[in-house]
Amino acid sequence: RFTTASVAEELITPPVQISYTQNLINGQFVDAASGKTFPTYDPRTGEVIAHVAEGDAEDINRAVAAARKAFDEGPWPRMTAYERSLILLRFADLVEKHTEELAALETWNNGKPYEQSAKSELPLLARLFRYYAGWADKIHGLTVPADGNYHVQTLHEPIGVAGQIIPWNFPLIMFAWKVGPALACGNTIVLKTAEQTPLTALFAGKLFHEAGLPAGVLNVVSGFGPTAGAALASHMDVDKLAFTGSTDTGKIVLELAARSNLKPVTLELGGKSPFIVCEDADVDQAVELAHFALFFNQGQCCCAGSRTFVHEQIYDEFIEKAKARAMRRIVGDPFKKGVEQGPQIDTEQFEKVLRYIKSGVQSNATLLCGGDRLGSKGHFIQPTVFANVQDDMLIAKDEIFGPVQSILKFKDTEEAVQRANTTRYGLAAGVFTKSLDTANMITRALRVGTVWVNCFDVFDAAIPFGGYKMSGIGREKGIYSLKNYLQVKAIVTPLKKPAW
Ligand code: TXE
Repeated sequence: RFTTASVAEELITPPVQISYTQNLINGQFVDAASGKTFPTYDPRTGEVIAHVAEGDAEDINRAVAAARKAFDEGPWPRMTAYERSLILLRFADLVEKHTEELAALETWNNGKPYEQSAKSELPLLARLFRYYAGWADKIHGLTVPADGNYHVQTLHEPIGVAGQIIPWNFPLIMFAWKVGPALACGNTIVLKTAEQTPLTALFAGKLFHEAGLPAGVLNVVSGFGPTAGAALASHMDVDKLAFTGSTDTGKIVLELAARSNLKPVTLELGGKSPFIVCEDADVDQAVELAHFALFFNQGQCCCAGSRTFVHEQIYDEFIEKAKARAMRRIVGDPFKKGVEQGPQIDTEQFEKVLRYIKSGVQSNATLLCGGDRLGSKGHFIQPTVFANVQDDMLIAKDEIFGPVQSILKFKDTEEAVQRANTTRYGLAAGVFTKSLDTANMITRALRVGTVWVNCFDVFDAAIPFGGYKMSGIGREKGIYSLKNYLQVKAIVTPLKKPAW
C-alpha cells in the first residue's frame, strides 16, 4: 500500500486572496472586450476558485496595439540599459517581498507542493530576473573588419513586440524564461498564459508596474489557445513569437507565424528524455535520482526522465528499489508540509495519464506499483512504476506527462545510446555512472539539448535549455536566449582615404 498523506482529510485553506483576474493591458487591469470570463480551478478538488477575463482576438489586438505604441513611441526602448536593468532588479525584490502570496497562488492554481513553490521556484524566479538585469547593459554589437575602405559596425537592437505563449506546468518560471530576456533586450510584450493557470502572471504583471515598468511594455492576457493564442501567433504587428507547450501546438503556431508576417519563432516542446543508469552506478543513488527525474512536479515536466534505461547487471535490484521508493512517495494536499506530490493539473491531463497507464498494462509491461487514481476527488494519481517496458510500447514512445515511470533493460552502453536516440524528441537526458569515459562517450552521442550527468533538473539561469529534433527550435536561458529578442543591424560608412 502507498504511504500517502490522506487526500480525503480536510484540505488546507490557501493563505492568499485572489486579487487579479482581469487582463493587464496598457498598465490597466481591464475586462475582456466581450465581457466574458472563464473559470479557473483548484486541482485538489476540481472546484472553481475564480472567474478570469477571457481574452480573445479583440483583447489580443488591444494588447498588441499597446505593446506596439510602447515600443514605437514609449520610453522603454529609449531608456538607458542601466535604467531598464534597475526595473528588473526592483521586480526581483518585489518577488521576494511577495514570495508567500505568489507561492500560495501558484500551488493553489497548479497543485504543485507549496514547499517547492516557495523554496525553489520563487527564489529561482527572482534569480532569473536578476540574471537578465545583469545582461541588460552588456548587450552590444561589434566593429567588423570588412574589405575596402569602410567603417562597419553592428548594432544589436530589440526586435519589437514579442508575443509569448506559455504552458501551465511552471507558470511563473515560464513567465521568467520568456519575459526576462525580452525585457532585458528592450522589447515590449504580449504574454498569453495557459488557460489552466492564469493567476500568478497577472500578479507578477502588477508587481512589474509597481517596480516602474512603463504602461504597455508588459501586457498579460488570459484565454484559450485556439482563440487568444492563435490570434497572437498570427498577428501582423507581432515581431517575434516564443512558445512553450506541446509539439502538436508548436507546429500550429509555427504555421500561423509563417502564414501571417513570417515572424521568427522559438519553440520549447515535448520530450521523452532517457535516464541511463550504467552498471557501475551506486544503485541506491541512481534509484533516488531516477525517481526525482520522473516524478518531480507530478511528472509534468517537458524534460522528465521518462525512459529509465537500466543495465541488466543491476536491473533486478533497481526495479525492486524503484518500486519501494515510489511507494514511499507522499501524495496529498500540496499545502501540507512534507507532501512530495500533489494533483495533476486538470481532468484532461488526469485522464490522459490514466489512459497511458491502461495502455502500459495492455501492452504487457509489468506494473510494479500504482496504476490508478488516488482518493475519489481532485486529480491525484498513484505513483506508478512499470518494468519490462519495450521500446515500441506507447508508454515508451509518447510523452505521458504524469507520475508514471517506465523502466527498460539494456545490455551495453552503445545499445542504450542508440535506443535512447530512437525517438522524435531530443530535449534532455540523464546519465548515471562513475566512469568519466562512459559519461564522455554518452554525453556526446546523445542527440539532446541538455545532458545531466549524475544530477537532473539543474535549472540555473545561465544554462541554456531547448531541444533537438521535434522538441523545439532555439534555446532559452543563458546568453543564448538573448539573440531570440534582438535584431542585428549592420552600418557601413565609407572612410575618407587614407584611413589614417
Ligand atoms: O498543451 P498546449 P496542453 C505537453 C504534455 C501535455 C500536452 C498537452 O504532453 O500533456 O502537451 O497539454 C496554447 N494557438 N506539454 O494541451 O495545447 C495554450 O492555450 C496558439 C508539454 O496544455 O500545447 C497554452 O497557453 N496557442 C509542455 C499553450 O499553448 C495555443 C508544457 C500550451 O498548450 C493553441 C505543457 C493554438 N491553436 C504541455 N492551442 C512543455 N513543453 O513543457 C493551445 N495553445
